Amino acid sequence: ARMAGPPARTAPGSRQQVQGGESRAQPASGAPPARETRAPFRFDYERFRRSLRHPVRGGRTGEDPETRARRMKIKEMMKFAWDNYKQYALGKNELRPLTRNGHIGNMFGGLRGATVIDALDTLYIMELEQEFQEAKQWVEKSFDLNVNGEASLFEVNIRYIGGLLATYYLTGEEVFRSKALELGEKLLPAFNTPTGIPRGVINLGRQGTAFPHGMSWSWGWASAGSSILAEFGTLHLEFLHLSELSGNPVLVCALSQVMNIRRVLSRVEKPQGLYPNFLSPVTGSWVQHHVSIGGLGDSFYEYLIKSWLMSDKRDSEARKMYDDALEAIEKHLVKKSAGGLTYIAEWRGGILDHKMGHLACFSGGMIALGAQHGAEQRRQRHMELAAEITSTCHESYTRSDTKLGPEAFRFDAGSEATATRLSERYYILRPEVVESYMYLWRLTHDPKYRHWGWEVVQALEKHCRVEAGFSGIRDVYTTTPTHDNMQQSFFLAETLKYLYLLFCEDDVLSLEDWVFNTEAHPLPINHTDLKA
Ligand code: DMJ
Repeated sequence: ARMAGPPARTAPGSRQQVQGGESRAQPASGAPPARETRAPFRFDYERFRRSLRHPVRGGRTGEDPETRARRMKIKEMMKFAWDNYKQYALGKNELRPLTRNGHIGNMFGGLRGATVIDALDTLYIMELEQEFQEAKQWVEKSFDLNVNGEASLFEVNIRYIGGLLATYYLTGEEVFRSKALELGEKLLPAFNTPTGIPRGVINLGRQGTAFPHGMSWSWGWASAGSSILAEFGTLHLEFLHLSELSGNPVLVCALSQVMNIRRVLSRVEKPQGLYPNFLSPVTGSWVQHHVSIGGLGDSFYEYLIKSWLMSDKRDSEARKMYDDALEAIEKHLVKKSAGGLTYIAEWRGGILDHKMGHLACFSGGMIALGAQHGAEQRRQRHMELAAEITSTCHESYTRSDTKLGPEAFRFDAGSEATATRLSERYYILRPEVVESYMYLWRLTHDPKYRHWGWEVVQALEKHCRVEAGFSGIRDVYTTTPTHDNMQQSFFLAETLKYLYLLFCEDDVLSLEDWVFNTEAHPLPINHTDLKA
């Protein structure tokens, strides 16, 4: 075991803070917990590795040659995506494969290398050793955290913090742990709001000196701004691990601020048990009554069930919130089309919008994952629901000319699982449909999920592969689509990883050991207390 973490600080037991809502929320601008000087904190990495039930890259053999060949093909796609990013855009956030240059964008507040960080754990899992070393070297030599600019708290958390944490847990390499902790601290001013519900945008450059960093930005946003459910609800998994790995009271305190979000949500009245997507971080009340399991809502639900799984099923508060939310969704939003397709509608102030976004297609996998526990009748009902939704999302792919799915599809005016608006016909290499195939495969072993996944591989090769990488397309309903010139970082983090895992044995990143964050970065389940 090796020493890691700052000296002479002992973290209060962060794990107990996730069990059954025992913790007390810190006031939004509260002082840090008093420092204790008992024993130096260290995270026992070797012990953590011994606590895993399966080797991280699997140990089983004996698969059929076709499955192996398909997996190798997906590995080749990852190498191709990485090599082109490296050649034309290393250090930028994404590759623009048609113009062969890099894209920076404005989501990450001056941070660079989103594709490097998002790709790390996929390269590692696929045993692309040389490519992993190239990515690691970039992190060691060029990943600069002293940046200035407005960043999305959500995007930085799921991609950068998630990617760094996952790679640390997979490899034990200190550089990933220390970068994750350093970046994590920079996110803390986001919680300085009257309710403690974080704001969505944070300036990474302007850090104050007072704990957690002072109110160092303009409050002009407060009157107009609202926080988004899927953004402030998608912090728990990463902040739990930041706290676990650091022993730093500031990050331990941050975890209790994340826990406080549940308190605020439990107090506010929920229309018919549903969670609207916009909440004021100033008043703690809903700003609009728009409910969606797709964009703006999605990963809030995902993180409830995954928080429970990550706590080794001890975080009963999260489980209950998930169960109650899913019950309301089943009751009010789950519908069947005239043609017999099950879908999850959106809800706007009591009126249903019969539309599913591509983003909402992750819910097949989530519901299947949540169905693995609980009473038999309910399990069965939820597995059926998960399979039906996944099948509907598959329909949205098969009904297009490219065999890739649109950004949103509708069930009205005679349409069934197809986009009816020009603006919703694009596909940007998103993962949610193959994500559900992967979970449903692991949980049922029905071969149709591998079959469907292979259809996606072929469609990606045919329509999205260009000379210098992979690109999104502007219209899935034409066999000669134009490309959007963007290789999204989540294509390497998620789409290719989930496809690869679909053709792996179940012990590769086993669901008994790992929970995937919403960017597909694997974070370990807490089997044992590893603080020494
Ligand atoms: C990813 O960044 C994450 O999966 C997020 O939760 C939703 N959107 C993209 C992929 O579509």
